[in-house]
Amino acid sequence: MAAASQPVLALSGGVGGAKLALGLADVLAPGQLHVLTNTGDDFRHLGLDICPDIDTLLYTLSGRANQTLGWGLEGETWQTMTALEELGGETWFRLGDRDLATHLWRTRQLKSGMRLSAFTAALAVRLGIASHIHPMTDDPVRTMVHTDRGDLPFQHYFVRDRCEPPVTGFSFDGISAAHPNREVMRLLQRKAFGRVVVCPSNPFVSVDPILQLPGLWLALRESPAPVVVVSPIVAGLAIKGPAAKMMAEMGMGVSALDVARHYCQRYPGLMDCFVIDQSDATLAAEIGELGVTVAVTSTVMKSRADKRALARFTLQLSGS
Ligand code: FO1
Repeated sequence: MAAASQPVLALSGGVGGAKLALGLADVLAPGQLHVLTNTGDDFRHLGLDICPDIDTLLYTLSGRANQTLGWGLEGETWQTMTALEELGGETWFRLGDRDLATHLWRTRQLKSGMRLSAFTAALAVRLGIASHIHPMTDDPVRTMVHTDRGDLPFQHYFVRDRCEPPVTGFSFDGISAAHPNREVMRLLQRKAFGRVVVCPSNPFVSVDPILQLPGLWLALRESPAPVVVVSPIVAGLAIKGPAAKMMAEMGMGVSALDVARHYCQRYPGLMDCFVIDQSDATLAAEIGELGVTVAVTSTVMKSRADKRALARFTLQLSGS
């Protein structure tokens, strides 16, 4: 178990990752959780800077998340979208009236020269969040989804086209020139983290953009903190989102084993421990042959108690 005083670093995309981040925030001492968040889904829309995964974390960790939608704010209203529709404006990406304030304020502050990391930290404080939410980079990185209908910016693939176009691969525009989050790199260099938890987020569009930032995964591998990865695939299905569909379309098997293979092949030596759901227990031996410790538990997080239980589980595992 990480020493009680040592901070924990979680890598997360949006909805699925935020659930475990909430569990970790609950069971760690205030301020001990650092979440490094995907920004490959970010885009400019209607002139606004939209950062969906950062906002999902901000809203989830502050208790404001819309539980029904999985994104946006609880108790949201949609007057602006209705008015925009009347004007013949673009409404495929739905921005709630209250959520719009976040995008308006962020756009204004970034335009006046504030870094995304500084803005996010300030917003987290305003929302009463003790954990640290770090954008993976302050530089623009944009996930492109390669499909048989051409290359699509992530939100066009995900929201506008409802993940329908069959996927052939991914790329991350701007990644080779991007610098990983400075504060997280500084903490890694100081060997400050007691543990790294890769949340059950989509490996291809949520975790890969983070790990492929220049120098980041090697810094994680060199850090003494055990790296624990939670499988987003349970019994051959993604708990949320298109991960399983993407794997099938790219000709991969669709199982926790295939997720483990992806991480081991793309980032050799990074992962110490792989957490799978009890329904996948029969895969444990084969995953173990990849050279990682396999841990089996219930990974489906329906209640707050489930989130806390999985968080505690990931914190007490010893590395390989
Ligand atoms: N997801 C949708 O499926 N439809 C939407 O209209 C939509 C709007 C939206 C607005 C703000 C925001 O922060 C997130 C929003 N999302 C929407 C979710 C988001 O696009 C995805 O869940 C993530 O990018 C995937 O992690």
